[in-house]
Amino acid sequence: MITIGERINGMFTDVKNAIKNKDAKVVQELAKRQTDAGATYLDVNVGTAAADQLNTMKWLVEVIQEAVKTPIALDSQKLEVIKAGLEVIKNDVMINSAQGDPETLDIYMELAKKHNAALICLTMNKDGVPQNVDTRVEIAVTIVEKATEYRMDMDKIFIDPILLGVNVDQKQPAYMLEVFNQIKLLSDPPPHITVGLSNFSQGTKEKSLLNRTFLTMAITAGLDTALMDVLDKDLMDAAICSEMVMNKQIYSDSFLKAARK
Ligand code: THG
Repeated sequence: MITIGERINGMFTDVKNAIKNKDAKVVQELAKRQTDAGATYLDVNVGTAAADQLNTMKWLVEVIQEAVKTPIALDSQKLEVIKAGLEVIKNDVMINSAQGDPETLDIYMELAKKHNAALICLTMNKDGVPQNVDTRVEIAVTIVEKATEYRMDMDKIFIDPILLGVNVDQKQPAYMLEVFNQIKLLSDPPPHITVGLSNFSQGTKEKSLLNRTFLTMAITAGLDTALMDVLDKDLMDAAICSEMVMNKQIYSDSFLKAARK
């Protein structure tokens, strides 16, 4: 599966302090560890504490690129912060994320095309974050239509139906599985489906188990990428094993070893 390492995010205290003290080593160490753990992309989010979000994003991208070649996922709700990151990107890149209303999608699809970037699109619009299946799928349809209009390669489109905490509303996990199943049917080939997996267990006491269980169930429903804690080895192994069970990888006695490299 395509994994996006979540750890370079200013919401974590070590990263917040590294930003404040311009301590490149902390960030580079996280970039290397997540790369070694198998991250396909490294998410980069400046968080809310940074005074100058544009220059902080540039600095993070630059120090990460000094350490690893792993593609970066520029994570911000603000277009200017994404654009600042794009100015200094050297390798493949992902934009995380665009909201799913047509006007916003026009801007982000254009930008993604210009930079040959992958693009995460959230199933939310000006009315907010839908909490039901049908509105999420309706917005996913708009995203697929826009991607088609802009002749985007579907392999570059990642739809994120916005995973909420299991402790917020226990009807949501089953809704999400239904949404994944429906998104897979929207086009051939279908877009990728992704979520911020750690949202699921935020503020709970069994984070690793909850994340691992939901990820396994989500993979059976069609999820093929996640923004996640790639440093959680049990979680990574559960992802590999689930994909093998779904026949996306050949079984052998050394299937874990084979997939880890
Ligand atoms: N979708 C997309 N992008 C996203 C999200 C999403 N980016 C941000 C976020 N959601 C995904 N990243 C995280 C990172 C960490 C946590 C949750 C989501 C997290 N942190 C712990 C907590 O808050 O309890 C620990 C924090 C700490 O140790 O300080 O859970 O949904 N496209």
